[in-house]
Amino acid sequence: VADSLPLTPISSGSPHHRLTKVSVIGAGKVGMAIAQTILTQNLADEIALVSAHPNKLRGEALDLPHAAAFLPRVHIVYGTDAAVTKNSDLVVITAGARQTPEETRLNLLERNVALCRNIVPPVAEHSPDALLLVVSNPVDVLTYVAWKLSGFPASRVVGSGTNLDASRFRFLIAEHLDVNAQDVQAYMIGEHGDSSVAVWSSISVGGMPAFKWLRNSHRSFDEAALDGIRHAMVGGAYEVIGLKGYTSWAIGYSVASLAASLLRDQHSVHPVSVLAAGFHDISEDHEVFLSLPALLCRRGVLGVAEMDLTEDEAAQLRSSAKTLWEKCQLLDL
Ligand code: 6V0
Repeated sequence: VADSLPLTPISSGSPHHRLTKVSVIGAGKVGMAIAQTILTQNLADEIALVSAHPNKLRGEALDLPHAAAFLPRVHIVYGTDAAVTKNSDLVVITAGARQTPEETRLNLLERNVALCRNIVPPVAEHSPDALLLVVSNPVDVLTYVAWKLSGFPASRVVGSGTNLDASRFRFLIAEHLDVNAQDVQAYMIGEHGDSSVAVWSSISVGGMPAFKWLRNSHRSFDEAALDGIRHAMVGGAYEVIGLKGYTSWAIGYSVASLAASLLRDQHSVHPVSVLAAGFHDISEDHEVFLSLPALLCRRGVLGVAEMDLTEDEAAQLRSSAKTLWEKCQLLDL
């Protein structure tokens, strides 16, 4: 223990201030981007890092506190064992193999389900009241796996889902219209990845339906521009992975925004992977997780907004649900 400053103690009514603890499982590119964004945004009092590579983990855990003079005061603990996550409020799971440039997210399934079997049960045991936020891919299937393996209620298990896809969508629309992406409301729902559904019918800018806004300003979305946006949405992640080998910054901010909504009880709506059985005519028997606009608060998912989808959008969503359901059926959980 370090020397103490010569302070005169002042008696406080309540000596046990409840600290907020976030654990990040997997200290790779994504885990560290999330940890450092949570750190800089002052969302946690303690961050626990868990990873399978002890030297790299120690390096990361030593590097971050060297910036302590420029950051909020946060206690960082680390280890290869889930015991360091004890009493977490939020556990973010990023451990896992990542996509290679030729690989789809669903190809990662077998490798990452095996990892979840090692990670989720001890994490749930050490923090039985935590919220679980799954980021590892394929995120929708792994969120289902984490739900099953943790035994937690579905309201406390979410996947980062299409929160990132929706941010890409909002960015592309914002670039096209030359406005701030924060003023663009646009949703992507369904599977995070190749079959995600862009809800074109719901886009609004500054509270005005986008297509009406364009008409009013005597501009139009030409077909080539729409195709460009569709193309960039589907290929965006693959392009980044092809160029730099992984994605990190955007997922870091995306997950920190979810952590903020959850830990700070923001009651914000995010498209995240939730138990979707019964919504938009997805069968009640299909225990499938996919992204829908969900109201997030300190207790987890408070509810899901049923969007007014076109017939085409609803059909795409059901098709995503079917694909994911079939994948989940192959797993022996
Ligand atoms: P990475 O840089 O290879 O890091 C993976 C980390 O997992 C490493 O630090 C390993 O030590 C750690 N790890 C492996 N096994 C274990 C274990 N049993 N216990 C604890 N830690 C372990 O990969 P990267 O960080 O780039 O990606 C991580 C995952 O995030 C991959 O599955 C990606 O596909 C996924 N992503 C998900 C996104 C989303 O939007 N949901 C976005 C980007 C990446």
